[in-house]
Amino acid sequence: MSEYKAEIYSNFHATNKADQYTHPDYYLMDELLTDEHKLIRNMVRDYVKKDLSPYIEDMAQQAKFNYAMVKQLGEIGCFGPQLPTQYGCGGMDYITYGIMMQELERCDSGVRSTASVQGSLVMYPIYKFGSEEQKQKYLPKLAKGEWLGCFGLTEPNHGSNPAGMTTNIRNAKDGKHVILNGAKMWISNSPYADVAVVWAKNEEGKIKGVIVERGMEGFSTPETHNKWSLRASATGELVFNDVKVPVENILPGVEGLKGPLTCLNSARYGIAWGAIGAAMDCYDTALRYSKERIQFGKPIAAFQLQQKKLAEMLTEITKAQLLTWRLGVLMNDGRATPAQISMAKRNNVDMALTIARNARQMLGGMGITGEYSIMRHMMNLESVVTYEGTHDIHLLITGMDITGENAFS
Ligand code: TGC
Ligand code: FAD
Repeated sequence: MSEYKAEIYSNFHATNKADQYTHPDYYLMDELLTDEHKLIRNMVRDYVKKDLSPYIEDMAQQAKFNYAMVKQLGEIGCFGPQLPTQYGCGGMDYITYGIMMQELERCDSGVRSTASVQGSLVMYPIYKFGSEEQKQKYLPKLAKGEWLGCFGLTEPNHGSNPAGMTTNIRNAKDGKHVILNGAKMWISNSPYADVAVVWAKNEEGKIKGVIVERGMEGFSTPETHNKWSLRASATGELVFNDVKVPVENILPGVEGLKGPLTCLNSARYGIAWGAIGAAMDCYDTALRYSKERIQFGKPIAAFQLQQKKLAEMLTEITKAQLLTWRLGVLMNDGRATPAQISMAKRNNVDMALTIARNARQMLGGMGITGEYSIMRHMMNLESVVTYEGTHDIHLLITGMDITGENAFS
């Protein structure tokens, strides 16, 4: 057992306490998990129940980001668990990473966003494409949650089509810096981030990754307000006005759009698991409510129309669990294709959104209140279905994979 895992286990005093919590497992999927998977799942579940769930509704209502969570998520190993143990990362498999994202998103998609951006979109590119110095400088602090990161790909005029980006780097006269100009928008974590992995075109028009640090002159991160979705997650812009970035902050190991898209494979995989978590919470809530709510002299669970909704929810969750577990096995073997990941992201987020909408109806008027988590999940999922590639973009990726025809342009 690595030092990292031993430390995590020793911190988890409430041995298997989380087992008592319900979660839909109709096809006995737990039998496909190792003891280590289950132990880690219960640890994250226990942390979420104790430290996040009691406050999440208030945070969302007030549109506040729980910054204290960053350190806590680092302490329980949720940042970069799938990266090798060097540089303080987790050394665990992709199924463990997925299960962690599932448990975080059972609480709130914004919590999972914080972890998946940090692990898959900031630490992963530094690990995969960074220099030895960059890895040593950034990864241990990001893994521990001492630093928070963000990932800048989307621009005001280039969302689904990042290849058209205009953010750019030009060589400075001193030969030691590049000058960064442009703007990114819709960036998760940006208002609180210490570092940003930013994708920009160089003088040859090639896309390069650049690590930008808070405090660099000309760099600002204005927050995006008035969101009706992901209210407990901080979203903002990245604005670069002649920012002087040392050349050693450029990621040396990749050039072109495949750089950011490779990172997205890992993050989209995490979302596929995370969406199951949100769906589970909506299903559990609707099931519990339907047994307690009496109308026409009996629990609404006794009415066929409500049973249909619950039966279909559980069927869809079960299908998504099987799809995602298999994808995890392929990820562990290094055999998952980007198109397979797109299919899982698209299917599972759509599944979760449909379940959230149906579950909300089952709660009647109570479904629109903050007394229950469903409406919050539903609103969050409207972002999840859009970011990391929209529902339609993922369909076109599948379409291209099966026909060989590119329908994007
Ligand atoms: P295309 O010509 O197809 O490809 C360009 C190069 O990239 C390679 N590639 C990939 N490599 C790795 N993984 C993938 N998934 C890849 N997809 C493509 C490709 O092989 C090629 O390589 P090379 O060596 O030949 O140069 O590119 P395109 O311009 O036609 O675009 C394809 C498209 C539309 C699928 C892509 O642009 C896309 O996925 N668009 C969606 C944009 C997106 O997902 N943005 C996400 C922003 S980050 C975010 O939302 C974070 S939210 C986080 C949170 O809060 O949780
Ligand atoms: P557009 O690309 O303008 O799309 C608008 C509509 O047109 C969509 O329905 C789309 O499917 C459709 N469309 C576009 N092209 C085609 C086509 N070829 N064929 C058919 N339909 C098409 N980005 C980051 O870089 N980092 C982040 O951390 C990040 N966090 C985010 C957090 C939130 C809360 C949100 C909402 C977004 C975030 N994003 C982030 C941005 C996100 O990835 C983009 O919003 C997403 O990629 C879509 O881009 P767009 O919003 O510009 O929509």
